[in-house]
Amino acid sequence: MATAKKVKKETKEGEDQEYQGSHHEHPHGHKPHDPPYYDPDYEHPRDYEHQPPVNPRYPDRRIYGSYASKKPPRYVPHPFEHSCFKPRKQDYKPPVICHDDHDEHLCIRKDHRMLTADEQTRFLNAFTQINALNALGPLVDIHSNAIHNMHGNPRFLPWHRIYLLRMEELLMMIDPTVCIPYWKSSEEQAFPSWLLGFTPTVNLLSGPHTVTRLIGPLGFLPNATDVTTAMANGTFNTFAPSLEGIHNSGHVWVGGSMGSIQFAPCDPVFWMHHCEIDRIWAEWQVANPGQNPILAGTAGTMDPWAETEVATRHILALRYKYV
Ligand SMILES: [Cu+2]
Repeated sequence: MATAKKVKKETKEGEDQEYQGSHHEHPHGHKPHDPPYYDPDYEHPRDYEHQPPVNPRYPDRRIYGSYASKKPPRYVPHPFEHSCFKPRKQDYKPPVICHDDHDEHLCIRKDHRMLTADEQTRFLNAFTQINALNALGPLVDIHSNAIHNMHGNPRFLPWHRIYLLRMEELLMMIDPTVCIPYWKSSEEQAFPSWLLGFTPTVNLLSGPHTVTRLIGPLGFLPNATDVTTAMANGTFNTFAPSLEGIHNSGHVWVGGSMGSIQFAPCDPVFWMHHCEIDRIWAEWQVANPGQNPILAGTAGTMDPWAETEVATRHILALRYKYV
């Protein structure tokens, strides 16, 4: 309740009256008694009728899309600034000149089992830094806003493809060597052990959330056969719901934060899980050329970002690939 009051206080009188009403009832569009993830129903997508939250913490249009604040971002001191050595004046190096060679900037997304200890540390460090800068929370809050209609309908795959990209861009601002690794859960049948001790606390509109997990008892992790069965679908409208169902089971199997749409992206495994779902889709796309979601009108734009569904069809054009 304290959060609801805070949001109201920050909103100017007369602004977003309609939103305020619905906000008080269901702060994130999820009723408490609803199951955490719904079976996708592409014939009857859910209509949430929500407005984007008023949030002064979305400073960067490239990352936060239409949520970006029109006011200049509040200064957030960089944590490194107070803890690093500075070179002497005579030791400063000339600025590095960047050539805009796209291949050089391709993000190579790897199986997390292939990461070196240094790559694991870099991923978790970048995650920790964007969280400390309060840049992760707003990205998580976007996922809890059902107005974007990104679950249980043909927007699911293209929307999350852009969502992953925004996260990767944030991570790369901290450490340009970091790309999101994928968690091939169907093959592993186990949670990535190097993440077990990593349970960050993320500042959300609803208040701080600390990642929890309840691994295993709530559901079954889809296996390789389930993925093969999904891959055998020849049309987008049969393939996508079956892959989304596999994705849902992964969320439920990890449990805790991952079991709720509102909190799932606070857990780094969310990004690695979605990375795997995106990888499976990319593989399916190669095998099924020309099979794309049919999205009419505004449904074809991956709000709050400007990318259209058409822009999500080729991962190389989005400057990443899977190895
Ligand atoms: Cu999602």
